[in-house]
Amino acid sequence: MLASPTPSSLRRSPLLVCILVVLCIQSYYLFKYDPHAVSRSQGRKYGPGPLVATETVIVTRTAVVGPSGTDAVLQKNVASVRGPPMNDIVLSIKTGATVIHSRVPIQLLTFVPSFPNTLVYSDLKSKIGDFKVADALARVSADEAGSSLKYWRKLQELQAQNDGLSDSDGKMGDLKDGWGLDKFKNVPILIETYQKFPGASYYLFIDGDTSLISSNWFPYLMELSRKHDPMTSPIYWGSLALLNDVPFGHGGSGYLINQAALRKLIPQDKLYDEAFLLDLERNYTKLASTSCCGDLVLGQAMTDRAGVTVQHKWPWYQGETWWSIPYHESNFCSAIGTLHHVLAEDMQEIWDFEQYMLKKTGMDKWRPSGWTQQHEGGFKEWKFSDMPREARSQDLKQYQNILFRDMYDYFISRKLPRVPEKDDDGTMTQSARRVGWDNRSWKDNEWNKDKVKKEGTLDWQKNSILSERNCRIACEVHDTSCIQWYYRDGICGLSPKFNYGRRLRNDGTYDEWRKLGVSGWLPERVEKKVSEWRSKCPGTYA
Ligand SMILES: *[C@@H]1O[C@H](CO)[C@@H](O)[C@H](O)[C@H]1NC(C)=O
Ligand SMILES: CC(=O)N[C@H]1CO[C@H](CO)[C@@H](O)[C@@H]1O
Repeated sequence: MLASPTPSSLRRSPLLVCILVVLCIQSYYLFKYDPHAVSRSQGRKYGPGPLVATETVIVTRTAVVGPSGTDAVLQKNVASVRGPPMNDIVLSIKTGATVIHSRVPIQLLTFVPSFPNTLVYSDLKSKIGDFKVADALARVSADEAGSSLKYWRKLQELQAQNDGLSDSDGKMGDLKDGWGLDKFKNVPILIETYQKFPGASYYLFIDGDTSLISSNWFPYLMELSRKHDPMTSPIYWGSLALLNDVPFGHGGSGYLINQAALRKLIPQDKLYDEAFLLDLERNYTKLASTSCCGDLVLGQAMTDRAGVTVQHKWPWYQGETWWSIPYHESNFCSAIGTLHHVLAEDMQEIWDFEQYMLKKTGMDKWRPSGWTQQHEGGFKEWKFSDMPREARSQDLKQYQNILFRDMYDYFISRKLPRVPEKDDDGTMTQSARRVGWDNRSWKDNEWNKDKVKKEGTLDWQKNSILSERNCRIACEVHDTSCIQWYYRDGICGLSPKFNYGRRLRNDGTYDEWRKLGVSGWLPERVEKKVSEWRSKCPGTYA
């Protein structure tokens, strides 16, 4: 008990009263017992009487959370929400020893647990937490790969000598050399992934800087399996790229191959036939040594040997991330499967976005028809190749996918500059601007010194490259489909798509930033376009 001061001394000292009140409130919060903690300890009654000293009593105290927003690791309320686990698709992540630590851990912390059968391949055996990381180059024939493997041997030597590759600043070896090894990995990874999980319906191959909207994948694979039996109807889907007339699924966007397609490349009776696999690997290592990229080599193997050519399934397989994607009628209402060029911090944000959406739509609780307690408990695995009859006829339109629309609303709507500015001469413009910012308008329609020389170029097009003001006017006045522009010395980009972009440099002066480029959006036109696109899939994330 606190000794109560006499009324007269209280009157004399209001400060003392204040301190007492604060102390009382604080101690209430500081020492308040968490009721869950009590029930967790087998519902023991904490009656009066001495505690037995040999027993451990776990008491969780919750304090008022300050502005830091702290939460204890592994506390129940920080657990993520997820759709049903997907055992029947093998996720194979390809990365390199010089970038693995900046990329893969965040994948493992976010979407990977939705794919219990995940493999991580680098160019060096290692571990991340309890995950084993395999060396994708272990089975590559050195005589076919040639001098490119020099850097690989160097990595191994460094690891053996130092137990680490980075210097004390965390800097890694030359990325370019690491990239030179990358093209040898895809076919060996495919072979080993198949060997490790020979019975799966699907195999999804991604890079260390690829994100997945994981919850969209279950209904996607259900739908796909209903149309193409994964055991008999070959699928090699991705974002199509073409180089020297070879079509292939772009690696960073991810490519999906099903059991039927893999069987055509590696017949089942050859899956552990090392002579056959060596021959296959040698043939494509040789090709890789004169080629640019491993995803192309794999595309060639699939086309030549398996007779399965990649199908272009953009925008599900996506080569960009939330700020670099051009939003447009062509993708606004589509579901998102993958995202690429995702920085570690963006990956976190994309996960937060997925979490937000799942909590809002309740789709984390969605289960396919025919899903049982055994599936839920992990005692039985869901096979896409052998779905229950009721799953085959289930109406998947009921499922609320996470769309590009949602990503636009979640990330961009609240960040987009909206206030048009005045010109130098004081007249009002239609554009909101950011300096030192690249909104990637140049990707669509860029006017530059060479292009304006072409015959038939109009005056306003010629003028657009002369100044920021002219470029802005080109967008506002002359090009009615233009919703954003980008100007840099001698370059004027005009775009009918929406792109947010990013700051080109964080430090520096206004003039330095201005030289890098200025981006403008026409907020009124943007709103109008977005509501046009939205009319095909009404609703917003909010
Ligand atoms: C490897 O290439 C040789 C020569 O073109 C060919 O005969 C053989 O079938 C190929 N092997 C595999 C497994 O692709
Ligand atoms: C971040 C980014 O994509 N920057 C681009 C900005 O625009 C120029 C061309 O105008 C490109 O070369 C940059 O890559």
